[in-house]
Amino acid sequence: MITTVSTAPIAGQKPGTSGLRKKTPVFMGPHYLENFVQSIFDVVGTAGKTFVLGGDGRYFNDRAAQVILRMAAANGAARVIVGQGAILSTPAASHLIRLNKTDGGIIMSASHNPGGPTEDFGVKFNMPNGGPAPEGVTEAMFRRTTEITTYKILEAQDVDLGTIGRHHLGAMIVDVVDPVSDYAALMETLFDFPAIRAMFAAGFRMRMDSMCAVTGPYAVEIFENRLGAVAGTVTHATPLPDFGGMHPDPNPTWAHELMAEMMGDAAPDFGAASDGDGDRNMVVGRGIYVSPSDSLAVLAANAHLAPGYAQGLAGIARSMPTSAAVDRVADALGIARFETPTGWKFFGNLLDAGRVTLCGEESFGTGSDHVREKDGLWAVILWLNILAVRKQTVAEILQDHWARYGRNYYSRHDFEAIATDKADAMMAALRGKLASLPGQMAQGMRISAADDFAYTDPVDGSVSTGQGVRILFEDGSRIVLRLSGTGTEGATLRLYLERYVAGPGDLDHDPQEALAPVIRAAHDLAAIAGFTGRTAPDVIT
Ligand code: VG1
Ligand code: CO
Repeated sequence: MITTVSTAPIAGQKPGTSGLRKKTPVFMGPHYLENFVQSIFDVVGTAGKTFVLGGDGRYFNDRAAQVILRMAAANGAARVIVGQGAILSTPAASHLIRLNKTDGGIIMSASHNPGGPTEDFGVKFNMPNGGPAPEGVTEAMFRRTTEITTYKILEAQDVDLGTIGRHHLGAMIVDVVDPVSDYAALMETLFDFPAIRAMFAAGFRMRMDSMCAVTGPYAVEIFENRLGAVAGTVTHATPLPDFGGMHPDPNPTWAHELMAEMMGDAAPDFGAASDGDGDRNMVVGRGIYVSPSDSLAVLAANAHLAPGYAQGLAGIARSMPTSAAVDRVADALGIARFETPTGWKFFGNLLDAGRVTLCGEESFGTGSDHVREKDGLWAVILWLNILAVRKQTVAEILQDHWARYGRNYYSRHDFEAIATDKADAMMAALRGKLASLPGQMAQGMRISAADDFAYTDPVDGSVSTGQGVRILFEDGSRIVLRLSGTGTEGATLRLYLERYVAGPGDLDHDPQEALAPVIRAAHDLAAIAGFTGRTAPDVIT
């Protein structure tokens, strides 16, 4: 029986950089999930359609899945493909949407945010191309949440999502599928599995930290079962509703166990970690951390060594705050490059149009045109493929890279849980003086340009403004400031710092030391301490 429930708009259901993220108790509140899901369905239409559904397994994932299924059935959807246990990594969901030519999908995840009864939950919609809904669509969903008066839901028992196979919910088909197999098969088409297997067989050692989040089953199947890494290579391999208390954000701060092992005497050859929903990756060599921007540049320069990219790359896109290291590779390859706002949704059109093959963000996100999301394990396997072909260490590959292209020293400083009004006042003051900055000196460096980044999509012409303040210096250094669109507590200031050194000398400094004048200039120009009271960041990546 279909019930139409009366409801009223709930304030603040505005999707951010990647979907709607709120504290779990907020999402579990009366009508909260239902209002947002109905708004999605109202915007994209449901009658006769097929969707993919899955999530990263965090607390409330299982119950939210049942609610979404009952609502899909009540709204007339024909079929929903669900990962067993309502589990799908974000890239696997993107792949299933594409593979089955569905009308899109709903992903339940707050990604790298912690999970649990008092932590974060999230929902986002992906389009039939497998990619996150673009701004125009998320705006329409938000508008719908401000007008909603009813939602539809089926009265029915839970679907058995633990059992693979076909189930029925009212008139709707629910196909429960293995979350891993299609994704693992896709990876086999892109990479030289025999070469990587041979490398493991010859004694290559790896540590993969899945951080008690969604990639565990994927990583065990791919690295241990298919590529022959020794059992136990993957740690924290069981997805847990609270991620075992870990903060599944793969960076040196939160993946500290992996970092300690990789910097220790008995370090394996290669280490990697992924985030809550499996779209991010951190890569570490024995004794050397690879910054995400450098990782993107190295992958771009070497992708042709993997069978899936042997034809070369059509072009490369990076988000604006990502370092320009990959631009140098694109220029050397003579291929197009694009600079987009933060968030994977901005890469979708370029990928669909065949104008880029590889994309990346400084926030540990890399991916290609094989899906329409960033893909953590994909990046790790591409690294393995490159290591297997080049037969060098990670450190050697990085040093070679810097020797050839120069080094973009880069770091991101995050200042978390700032009072929103203080952060807004700081950004407003900075925006107010942008026009007067060019020509001024800061820490001995002359400012050449300053603006608030705006992007015109080269494929559909849509314009996105207010995407982050950029301050550029004559010596090529750069400062970027923006407020996070994924946090759920106050405001998070992201300060991005970059300085280029052409070499041959000065390529081996600690990034924080190399960037010291740029960091000081940023604090001076934005008056971070004056507005927020913060003098030091909470997280440095
Ligand atoms: C952050 C990152 C951004 C990334 C987004 C979603 O956004 O900076 O690069 O695309 O998270 O990643 P923000 O607005 O907080 O800076 V995930 O793995 O959380 O889906
Ligand atoms: Co993520």
